[in-house]
Amino acid sequence: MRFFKGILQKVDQLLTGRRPLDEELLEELEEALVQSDVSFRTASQIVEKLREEARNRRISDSDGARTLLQEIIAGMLAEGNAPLGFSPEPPSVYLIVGVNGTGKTTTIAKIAHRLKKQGKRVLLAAADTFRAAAIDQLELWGQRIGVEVIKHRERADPAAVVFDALQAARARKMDVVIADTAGRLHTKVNLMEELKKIGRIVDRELARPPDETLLVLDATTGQNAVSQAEQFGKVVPLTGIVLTKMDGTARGGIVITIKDDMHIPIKLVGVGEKMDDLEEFDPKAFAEGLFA
Ligand SMILES: Nc1nc2c(ncn2[C@@H]2O[C@H](COP(=O)(O)OP(=O)(O)O)[C@@H](O)[C@H]2O)c(=O)[nH]1
Ligand SMILES: [Mg+2]
Repeated sequence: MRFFKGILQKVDQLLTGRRPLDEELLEELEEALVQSDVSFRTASQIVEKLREEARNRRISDSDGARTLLQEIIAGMLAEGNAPLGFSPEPPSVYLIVGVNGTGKTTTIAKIAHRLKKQGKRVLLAAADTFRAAAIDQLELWGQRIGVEVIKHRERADPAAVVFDALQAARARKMDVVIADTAGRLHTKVNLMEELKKIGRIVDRELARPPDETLLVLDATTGQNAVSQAEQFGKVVPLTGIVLTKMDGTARGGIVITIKDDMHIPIKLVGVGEKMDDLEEFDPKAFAEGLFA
């Protein structure tokens, strides 16, 4: 996880060079966490744990604090962590949601590419019908990775696209259907209703909810990502988060906050624009890389 090196740069700087682990350092650490996009609440929780554990284990300098902090963060992130789920009754259905520009379509291509390499039969549903360009973009990715895309015309009912994709997937014995959706402002009620409708179609056709409803969040948007997670979480039950653009941030603290605040597992991490730039989220490696 080379990309994660230094995403808590401010914290790293504080712990570099030996110094005593005293109240002053603890305070500075809390501030550095907040500056790295960890929320106040989570940052003070982390520092409180650090203070307590340091006392218990008689750790008194910044070197020890570094290891301890890594342990604490890894522990927080590991809770409830799980890889992408598959249904015993194919096709498994993944619904990809999130605000415009966060990286949904790119992420779908990356996931499809990864699954295909694992030998799975994947079908994409172009249920972002809002703009013709969005359909074209998914289709282009489909061609590149060699995966078929089910599409309708621009402005067609997204739920109808998903319906068709499910039918096609069954007929062709596909393993996984991944549905793109229109990027919507989480404040737009009617657009959010559309998402619910897609969920209902999956429910009706498969007699179960989507196997994954993944919220795509742009790691560079900081606290705004938390509010997106809250809003989307009210509309559809989210099963996981994909954090994109981790290659472009030195403030990866948002990962910790989202996990701690929302209790939604982070499943995948986007680290670039190419089809291979997707990593499974490994809490321990992540925490170790934070200030390696
Ligand atoms: N650097 C970087 N760019 C990304 C990543 N994921 C997506 N992007 C870029 O973000 C932009 C928006 O992506 P797109 O998939 O179209 O977002 P959508 O509107 O949510 O479907 C594109 O230029 C992508 O190449 C990532 O992990 N890292
Ligand atoms: Mg898109």
